[in-house]
Amino acid sequence: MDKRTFLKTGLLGMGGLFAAPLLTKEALKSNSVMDTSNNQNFNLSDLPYSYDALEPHIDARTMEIHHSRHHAGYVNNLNNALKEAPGGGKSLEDLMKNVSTRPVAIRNNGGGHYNHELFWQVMSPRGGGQPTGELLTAINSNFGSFDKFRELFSNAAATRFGSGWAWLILQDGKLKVTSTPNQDNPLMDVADERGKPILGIDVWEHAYYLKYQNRRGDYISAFWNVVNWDEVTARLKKA
Ligand code: MN3
Repeated sequence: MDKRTFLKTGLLGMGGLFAAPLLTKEALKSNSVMDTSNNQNFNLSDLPYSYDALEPHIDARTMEIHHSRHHAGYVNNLNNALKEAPGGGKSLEDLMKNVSTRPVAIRNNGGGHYNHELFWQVMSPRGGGQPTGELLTAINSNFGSFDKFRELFSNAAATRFGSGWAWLILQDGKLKVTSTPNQDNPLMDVADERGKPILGIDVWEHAYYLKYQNRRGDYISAFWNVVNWDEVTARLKKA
């Protein structure tokens, strides 16, 4: 079976659960080639590791579909939405700040792009364990202990009803755990809790269903084995 046939039959076999637009990286690249001064284009970055790098915690098939189909779809849809309602060259973060004034497609797909870019980077095959240094000090002073923080974050991820994200954010100099529905994030003016995200977990079913089915809790437990604390620390310092 060639790759194309495999992908086609593979997707058909998933019963519509993973209904992402059928986009290839090549299609996205040709899209960005058509960039003009009036059109702002965002691009899908390569993962900082291979699709199978997070095995056995997150399986290669999930990673490939999640990145090359779901995330790619958000990027493409964001670029299409910006053709209709130009973002004035603003960065993705700046677009989030007054997203309530923009078309809902920019909220959903701009959020989808930002959230996944963060998600890939805060994971690593060399991740897991506990944070150290400045981040551990901040976690201890804001939550009491790393274990207490992990419990709060896991609970936020487990109890987010339907699709969404759980976050560790910096809000007015303090760390806080929160969650958002759909592809919203704490940068958005529509978020209940606003702040700068430094860690996030995707709890959409597409992030775990192939391996964990309905066991979201098992996926959340596994996530802790791949958290890239160096990246989270760098984001704290920049926040
Ligand atoms: Mn996702």
